[in-house]
Amino acid sequence: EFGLAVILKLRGGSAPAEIKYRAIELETNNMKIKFPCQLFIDGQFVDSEGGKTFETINPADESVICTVQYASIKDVDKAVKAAKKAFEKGEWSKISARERGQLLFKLADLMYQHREELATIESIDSGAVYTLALKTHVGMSIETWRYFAGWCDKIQGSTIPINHARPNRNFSFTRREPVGVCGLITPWNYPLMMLSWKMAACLAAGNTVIIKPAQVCPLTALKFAELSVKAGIPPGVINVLPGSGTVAGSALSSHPDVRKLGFTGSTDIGKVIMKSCAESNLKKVSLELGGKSPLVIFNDCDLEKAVRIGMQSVFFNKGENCIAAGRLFVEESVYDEFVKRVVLETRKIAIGDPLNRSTSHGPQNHLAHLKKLLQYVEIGVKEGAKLEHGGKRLNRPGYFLEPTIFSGVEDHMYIAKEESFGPIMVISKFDDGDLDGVLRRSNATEFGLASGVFTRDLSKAMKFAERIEAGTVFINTYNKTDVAAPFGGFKQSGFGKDLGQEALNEYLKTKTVTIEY
Ligand code: TAP
Repeated sequence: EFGLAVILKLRGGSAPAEIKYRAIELETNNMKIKFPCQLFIDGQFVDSEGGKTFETINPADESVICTVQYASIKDVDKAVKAAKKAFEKGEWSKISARERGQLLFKLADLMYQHREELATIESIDSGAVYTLALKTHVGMSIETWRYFAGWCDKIQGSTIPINHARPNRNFSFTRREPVGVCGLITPWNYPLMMLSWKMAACLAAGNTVIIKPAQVCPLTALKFAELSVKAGIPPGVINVLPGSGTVAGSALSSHPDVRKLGFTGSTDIGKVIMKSCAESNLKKVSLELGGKSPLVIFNDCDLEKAVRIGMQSVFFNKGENCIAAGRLFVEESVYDEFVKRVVLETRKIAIGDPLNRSTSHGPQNHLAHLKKLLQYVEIGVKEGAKLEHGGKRLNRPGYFLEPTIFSGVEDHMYIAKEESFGPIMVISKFDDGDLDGVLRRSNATEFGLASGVFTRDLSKAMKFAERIEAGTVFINTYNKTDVAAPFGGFKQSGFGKDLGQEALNEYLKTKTVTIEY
């Protein structure tokens, strides 16, 4: 029961469709959770061609949560065919923009009804602290769907007064059209939120989609697929293919029938993807990549707030945050005080079971990532930065790393230049009053995702905002991302925006129609 039938039902307010699938059922976090473990293609949960599977691990205790089907190249082909059919001939192509919006609102409502289950699944799969998963990973995902659902019937072209072909007259107008079948490839740090940021804009614009979530965290994407059926999204509109980047991801980015690829992940893989998009069929591409975002703290700021927000700028979501402040520059006259206070406060962070409501710092996402972070710390120590706090793996099951603070970091050091993507604060000093110097050092990176500044001097803050080479600037705050504000990087942090009205452009094409009369 799909499409128009469901819309009619929605209008009448009765219950939408259920879907049968091979379910994983668990009791955890004082609730029962249930989710699929197969591929989702053309509205059905199916095993992969060849039957290959992989295990997904709970990073809090290193246990296997379940095995998940692993998409093959043939599965990608099947999903693209389904998405193409849905785009060209399915109900999705026939319903009005407003009805499309209603379906997306319905989906958001279902996500809201299942928010605790989704947050629990996200927490056990990614190590996100449950309270944060509920508020951010899931909460912001729901807001994103609502925001873009509202855009569906507001996507419009323009009328343009072009020159006439005398004696006749001419008139031009533009149509904003969906690009067609889109591929999305997402990382593991906010699995459901990365899906939502891209897919909500993509579907609001009227496209159909295939997503390959990060292999290490595929579960909320599959639960989401189940909810999309319940919401009445027609078959083929959404397809979810858990699996690896090298097989399913690369098949998606090189597929001749995919017209747009939206990617969030590392700069290295972003380059591989852009090349494959170009060589296959010159598909449209947007890239949200790595960052090494500077946070500058001037001596005239509210220091207590700078300490509190400075910690969040690094330790939020255990540092697995693309806009995390990769480097803190602190003005000389408050430097010692800042370091002292930040170390004192960091010692108090409650590390532990992410499902425990009093925990604020959970395990790193997966073992390979934890190992990379431990190496990062080792390099920092070897290069002579001062390890003020942390740096060690916790002596307990799970991939726990102590929140870590380095001070005295100099520009030439590896940890001053490379992104850690973990809970590692990197603090450097700058000379009193040297705005130009700290701007030069802040911009001396190929990344340009985010930035921040703490000062009570408005003109200093505005000069910083003007001259910093970053897609986002926070003044006296940090991590303040909102669904209505465009988000994305400069330089090798990528191009193309998620969120806000601008995100729709990534999933639309403009057609100019000219009439002579
Ligand atoms: P990546 O290794 O780049 O992986 C991202 C996604 O790409 C995963 O789904 C991955 O699949 C897939 N992939 C890998 N190789 C591929 C290939 N050859 N072709 C197609 N797809 C491929 O990044 P990550 O380790 O998951 O995430 C960390 C990075 O993401 C950091 O650098 C971080 O800054 C960045 N990030 C950026 C943002 C924004 S908004 N700018 C947000 C979050 C994260 P597998 O699952 O098999 O690895």
